[in-house]
Amino acid sequence: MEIKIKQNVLQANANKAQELKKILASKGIFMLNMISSPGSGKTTLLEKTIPLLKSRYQIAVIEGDVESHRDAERLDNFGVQIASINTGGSCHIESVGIEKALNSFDLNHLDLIIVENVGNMVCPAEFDLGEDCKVAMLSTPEGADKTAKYPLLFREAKLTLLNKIDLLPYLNFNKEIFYQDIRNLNSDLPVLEISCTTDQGLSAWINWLENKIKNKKTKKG
Ligand SMILES: Nc1nc2c(ncn2[C@@H]2O[C@H](COP(=O)(O)OP(=O)(O)OP(=O)(O)O)[C@@H](O)[C@H]2O)c(=O)[nH]1
Ligand SMILES: [Mg+2]
Repeated sequence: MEIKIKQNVLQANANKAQELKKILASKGIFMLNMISSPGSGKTTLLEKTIPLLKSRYQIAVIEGDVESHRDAERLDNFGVQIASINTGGSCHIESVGIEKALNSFDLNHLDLIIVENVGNMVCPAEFDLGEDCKVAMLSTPEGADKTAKYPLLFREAKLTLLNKIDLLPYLNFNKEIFYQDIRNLNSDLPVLEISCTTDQGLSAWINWLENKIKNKKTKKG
């Protein structure tokens, strides 16, 4: 019975996600779904990313949190459209929430939508939100074994960001194990080592994003 209910929820979510994909394709908007544990650095990366892109692209952000609008408030003065979703206890965003957020945006003047999912490595990976890509983030203090322990996210993702690389000298994070586990799960998954503190790797991240945005525009329709 429980399994049946879960299948229905996932199916309803997937159907809505397909509708959203069509809308975003018709407008040529690239949407990414950023997923990681609480505190890995998702909002900090947004604070770094928006100023580097906003002169060239129209950006909107969907901030998902269990409670509070703290992350949305952090981005208040960044000059982008923001929608804030409080899940009220649920550990992930679903596509109906994204639909409401999209309805609050001017989709005729957007190139990029970044969804910051609820801080959680497990449940958000199961839900298609209509995005083009899931981006997984892991930060070095969380430990090198997390890809093997929470594999679905790294199977679903089209990019992994290894954040807080500046902290490596102070940790026993084993990069060899990290890369070995990633390759075992998803041999094609690109990994970018970044630091939102020192800006290491951010230009590679911006290049990756710009390629995706341009590619989506050329396929518009
Ligand atoms: N040393 C270091 N600290 C970082 C880096 N990136 C983020 N932080 C810090 O990590 C903490 C958490 O960052 P957030 O951006 O709030 O993390 P988050 O993933 O958005 O967290 P949730 O929204 O709660 O899931 C903050 O104190 C940041 O300053 C980094 O590259 N290096
Ligand atoms: Mg955040």
